[in-house]
Amino acid sequence: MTEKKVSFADLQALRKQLNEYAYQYYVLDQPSISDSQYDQLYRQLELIEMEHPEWISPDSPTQRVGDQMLTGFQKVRHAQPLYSLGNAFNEQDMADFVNRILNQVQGPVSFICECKIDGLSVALTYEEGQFVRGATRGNGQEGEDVTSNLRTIKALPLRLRRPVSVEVRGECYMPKSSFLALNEQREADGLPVLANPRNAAAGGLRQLDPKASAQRNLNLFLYGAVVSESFHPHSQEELFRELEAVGLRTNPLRRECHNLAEIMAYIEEINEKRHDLPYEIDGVVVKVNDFALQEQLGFTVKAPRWAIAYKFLAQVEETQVLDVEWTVGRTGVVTPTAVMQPVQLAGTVVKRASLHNVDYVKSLDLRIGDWVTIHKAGDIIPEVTSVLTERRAEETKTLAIPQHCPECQAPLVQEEGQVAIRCENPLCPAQQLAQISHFASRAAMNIVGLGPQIIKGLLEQDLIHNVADLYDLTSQDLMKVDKIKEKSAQKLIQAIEASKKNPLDYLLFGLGIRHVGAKAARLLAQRFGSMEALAQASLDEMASVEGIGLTISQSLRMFFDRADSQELLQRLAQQGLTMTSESMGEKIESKDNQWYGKTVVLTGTMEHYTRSQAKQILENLGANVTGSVSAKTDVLIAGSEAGSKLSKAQALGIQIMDEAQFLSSLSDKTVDDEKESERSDE
Ligand code: 0OW
Repeated sequence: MTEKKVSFADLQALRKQLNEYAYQYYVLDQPSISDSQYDQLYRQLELIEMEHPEWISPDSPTQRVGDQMLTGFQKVRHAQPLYSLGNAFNEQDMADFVNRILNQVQGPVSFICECKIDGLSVALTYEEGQFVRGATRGNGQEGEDVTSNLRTIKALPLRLRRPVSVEVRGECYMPKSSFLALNEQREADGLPVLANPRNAAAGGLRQLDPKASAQRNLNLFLYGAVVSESFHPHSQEELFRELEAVGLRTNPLRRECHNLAEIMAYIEEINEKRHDLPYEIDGVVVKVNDFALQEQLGFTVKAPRWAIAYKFLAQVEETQVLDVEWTVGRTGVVTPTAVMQPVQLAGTVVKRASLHNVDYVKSLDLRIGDWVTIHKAGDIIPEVTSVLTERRAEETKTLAIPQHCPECQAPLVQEEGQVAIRCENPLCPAQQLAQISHFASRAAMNIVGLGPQIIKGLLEQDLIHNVADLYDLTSQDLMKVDKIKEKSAQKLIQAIEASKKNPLDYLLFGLGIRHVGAKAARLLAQRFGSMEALAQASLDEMASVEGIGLTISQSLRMFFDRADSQELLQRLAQQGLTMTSESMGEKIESKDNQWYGKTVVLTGTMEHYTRSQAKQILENLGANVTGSVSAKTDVLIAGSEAGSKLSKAQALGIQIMDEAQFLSSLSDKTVDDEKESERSDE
């Protein structure tokens, strides 16, 4: 088939389609295709842009994460100051605010109440619809240019849906889930954890490397603008509608209120539901809705007279520390946890709070028996924030920092420059328990029924020492564990056996190699195709995979170089676990898409893709593309002017698709996408 070149119009159409999908997914939170279909189309765009770099435009989704490291941030003077807000802490303060407004304004006043997102304010400048600059609030008059980092936020349109020139304002924040994942990763890397999502977001925007900023997974809501002739709403509510009309993301929980009672009802409601929101808020912002009235009311030096922030008290409680426990995690890091008098905090009863690491304990000079204040960092993890030394009883003694592993007594090691102390004994029962539990967990090998209790029992009876021993277990072995009867023993054996069919990336993630999360495991399995190929890959080959950095590569290299790892992998291979990705078998087929494992032949001329592009797309989807039609062929994709292959396929009764059907197969939703997206993707 003569290869028809992709036209510039094709590229524009594909880029427009991808931007539209991204808008639905990231701005409207209403995805219309699955992640894997989006990834497919994205990869096609990358392929075409690789062939035609002259066609790349700044608003292409491939241009979000630049590869230029910054040396610093330029100062930016704001066209209009970014004001702060006066605070109200109770209903009386809010009544004073409302009455002040009503006394100055004739007639009825309506207010807009919004969640006060606990992030950092940013100003985004668009010129004729194109995103040209983004800056932090700074001191309100002058901020820092963080354009390259803001570009990495997928909810930030690089081009508006209308070519308006406007400067908009909003709050950049880190979702709670990303904050948790980031701190888990930092803890595993022996780095100090971040105190709350706001600090994490501020740090994320101030990264000199946009790639690092992109990994912070920031998001944003817009709530303001400097009006211009092409963008001039007359009220706050109209402003929100205009922001949405041009494709900007706004917070949907806002409400128009007409008096104090309605305002307080909204505040009460938000205070109830805020712990379940995917982002942290520290209050409610109440604004006079009408812009003419805002104009009339004006500003003080720092803040508008027509707005106020009602602050939710970051719930801080006092309680007494009864004990400090040191627990050994999967990676051997020994973490201090305070055991306290139970206390009600932000909607839950809290008995334990994280003390993060040894340095943090030392910085607090915490002692058993101390009274402390605790609060929920990011509304999630209770954290000891300070020691009330004035309430310290004389007899408390400085906390003993363990020198030996609380589980196996091996000496603890604190790596140079790291805050974490860790047990390095690979046979430490606590680590074995954590590692085997991780291996069997749902997000990894998903061995149904094999939970930490049973694994603990097997370890205590010396029936297993590592994950390979699981595959040598018999029902009799399992019945030696407390409360396991014959029927459940057999079910467990079947579940263990079934896990051998898991795809390579589930196994790779299950091995619990430091820094190798579910996402990294999938990228590596796809790229290297087998455990053996990965084990033999050089540092550079691993680090060349998009999304796999040097840290992960070094950790993998160290793992594969260890004799006990090689022996373990050999045993697992002998026991029949899947070690290659092409043999991911039927289990994967429905997971990703209809092309997986199919044998496909291409013939004729296609409008949208050259033969090599179509082949690449199909192979990325796991199909096997061959040059000739045979009884083994599952599908023939026939463009125009298809020749003998088409007639042979017709003769053999092979399924035939034209280009339109092929294209729609790429954007069809497959039933299992939900299951795929459920897996912890780190
Ligand atoms: N954090 C917020 C938020 C909001 C501005 C407009 C003029 C003065 C305040 O969600 N929803 N609306 C405003 O309106 N400001 C907000 O945050 C401010 C920015 C700086 C200090 C507060 O965090």
